[in-house]
Amino acid sequence: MNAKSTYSFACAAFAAAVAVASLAGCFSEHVGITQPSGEALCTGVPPANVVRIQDFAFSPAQINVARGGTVIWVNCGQQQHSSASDTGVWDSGLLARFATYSRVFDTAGSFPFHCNPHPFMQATVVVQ
Ligand SMILES: [Cu+2]
Repeated sequence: MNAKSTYSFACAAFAAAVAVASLAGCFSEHVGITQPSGEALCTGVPPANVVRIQDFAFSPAQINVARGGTVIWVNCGQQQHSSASDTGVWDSGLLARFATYSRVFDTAGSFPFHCNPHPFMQATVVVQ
């Protein structure tokens, strides 16, 4: 490989990285707002890693997840709610009805969270 082809490869790699980054940027803006499965998560028995927001409460009030696991919040209520870590680790922003927010928990520990518009709504993620 000569210097010229190395350069164009580097250029292509950079362009690809920029494309991926801007794609990721697009998706991250929509995370938790337009996932189609929210309504389904509000019916029947929810998966073990799902926290439902309904009746101005998080259900369950404590959710246990293995390290590396994902917790999904879904707003099953009529009002907008959020999931915000008490220590600022995450903040879903406002979730409309049937919107979802998910987060991977890589660190063991206890992570209390609340709803920003309704601070009396409180619950905890426990990562084992
Ligand atoms: Cu709320």
